Amino acid sequence: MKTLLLIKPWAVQRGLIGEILSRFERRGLKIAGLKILNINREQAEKLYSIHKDKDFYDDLIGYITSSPIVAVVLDTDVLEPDAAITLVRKIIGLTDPAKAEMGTIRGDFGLRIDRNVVHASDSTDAANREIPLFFREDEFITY
Ligand code: FUP
Repeated sequence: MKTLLLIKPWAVQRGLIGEILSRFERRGLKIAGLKILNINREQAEKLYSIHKDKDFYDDLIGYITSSPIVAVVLDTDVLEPDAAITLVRKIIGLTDPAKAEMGTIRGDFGLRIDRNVVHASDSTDAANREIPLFFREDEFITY
């Protein structure tokens, strides 16, 4: 299966793209798709539709659309789908960086829950819904 990772605006601004990508590469997860882009409001609203009624929603949309992000599709075929999701979520760490373990991306590079450095799909359904927001099927590379 494939899963989506987003390197969010503050991480791109801080020059952390390579550092974050390397965490997945060195673990052995293959990058099947990769692009830097300005996410538009429609993409942002679809990505975070589940949070529509939350009080942090407007700020969340404002943040993700504030400056470029990097969209990454990880090829996790070597693992069972649920194990792949669990592993990627383990690499990024808990949603609140203040609670995320050291050694995780959020634990090592973040401080604020409302300015998270990464996003990763939290289920196979989420991955299947989120990936087409950023990639066409013919953009994936296998190697
Ligand atoms: P995650 O899947 O770990 O990104 O976490 P959520 O889907 O729960 O949250 C989505 C985004 O909302 C995260 F980037 C963090 C942000 N958020 C807030 O800004 N405030 C909150 O109270 C909870 C989440």
